[in-house]
Amino acid sequence: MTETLDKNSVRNYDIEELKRLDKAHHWHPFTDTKALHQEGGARVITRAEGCYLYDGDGNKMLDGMAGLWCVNVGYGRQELAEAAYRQMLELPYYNTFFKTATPPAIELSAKIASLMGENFNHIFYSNSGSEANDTVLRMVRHYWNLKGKPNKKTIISRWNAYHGSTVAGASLGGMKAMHKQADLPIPGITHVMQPHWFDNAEPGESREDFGMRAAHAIEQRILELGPDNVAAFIGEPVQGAGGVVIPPSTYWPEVQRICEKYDLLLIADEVICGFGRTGSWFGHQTLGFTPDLVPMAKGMSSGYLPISALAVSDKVAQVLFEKGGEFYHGYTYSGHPAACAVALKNIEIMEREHLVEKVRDETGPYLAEALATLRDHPLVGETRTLGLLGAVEICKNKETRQRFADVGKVGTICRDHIMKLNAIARACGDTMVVSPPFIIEKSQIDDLVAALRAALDATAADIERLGL
Ligand code: PXG
Repeated sequence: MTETLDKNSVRNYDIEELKRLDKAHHWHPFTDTKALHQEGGARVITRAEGCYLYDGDGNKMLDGMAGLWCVNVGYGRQELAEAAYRQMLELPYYNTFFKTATPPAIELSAKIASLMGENFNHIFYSNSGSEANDTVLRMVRHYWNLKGKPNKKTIISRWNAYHGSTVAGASLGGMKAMHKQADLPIPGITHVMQPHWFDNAEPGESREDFGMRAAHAIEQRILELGPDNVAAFIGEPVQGAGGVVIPPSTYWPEVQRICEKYDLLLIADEVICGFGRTGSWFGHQTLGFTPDLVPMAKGMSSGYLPISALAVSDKVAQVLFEKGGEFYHGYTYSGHPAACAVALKNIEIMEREHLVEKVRDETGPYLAEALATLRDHPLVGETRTLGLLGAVEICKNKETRQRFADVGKVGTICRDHIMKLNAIARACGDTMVVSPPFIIEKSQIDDLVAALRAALDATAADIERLGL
């Protein structure tokens, strides 16, 4: 490594000029551009280390979200930079079309298959979670055509699910605001209730009973459509962007039973849950079910380079291999060698440092306890965690779980307060969520929860002042 590649050589930026250029030319995703400019423009993040981000205005922030649920091994890992550097010098790019392969793509496939258990032996690459879910849609349709059941086409998903931002991803997802802007979903995708006890349970309904009812909403939809017309069910083991919705323990086993009964493929979207976030390598392992297709991304490379994949069970792969001929699908960068090399090194780090076990046995339980201390706050209706995924429900009435009017407003106020305190948490509606790097220390979890409490206090004062 040359001196200029040393991660400690911090560059000096002209932040005001960058902010001006950002405003002039950079169109941000999921952003109200007019509002951003009225509020003074973007915060420019210039470097990061461990669990901390640094911005151009001199602030140091505790990243309670691991970027966007992805920087699982933390920032500043020289080994990952070196893995990319070495691979880029040796072979920066070659494709995996036309009967070719590269060593990192082969080795990563074998590694992921070994982490997934015996049913999964085939890995198809893409560059983002959205693309992995586009692959899901194409593969599911192809599968049922090859099985001689061309009417089995509809995929059942859930309201508030997030499966990406492409046409297939946003259609599979259940975000109504996204649907509205692009006349989605496309035909052949339908949504049922999410297993969100806090918002959707009847008064007095136990979590277990509610979990069964949420699963039976899928069965009911299958019967309405006719089982011969339904191809698959897709769900995140724990919904992330929908507000860290952890289903009751009864839910997934019943969903699996229903999928088997009506001959549906079961798809576990592990883009967030995969690679240790729930305390096992994959969320379906934690929650005790066996899917047929598993899209994954984010934690696969800890976000150091873009890469995603679809793990395909032997049941599905056999049909496509035996009867399918050429699958007319793939991306220029499927199995990109540098991204695969980084993903391999990332998995090596997680194994060497026992990060998955640490989430399961140390940091996960500690986060659960620390968030639970917020339950005495007048705004907090519930806290819940699984591994290093955590949620804090803000509500108007703790007993009845009644929300504030205009859901999302109070959450945004709270999110803005915690940012001012130099800690980062997400607001999903009025649910505050956290998803920190796996290397977070107990004292840093304490700092994050202290910032959440201070932000909740400031939010309570705003609610009073604004009469919400
Ligand atoms: N599936 C799941 C479960 C996701 O969480 C995607 C697919 C799409 O991945 P790509 O790589 O195409 O973005 C995601 C992404 C948020 C947020 O603010 C969540 C995601 C992405 C961006 C923002 O919660 N999840």
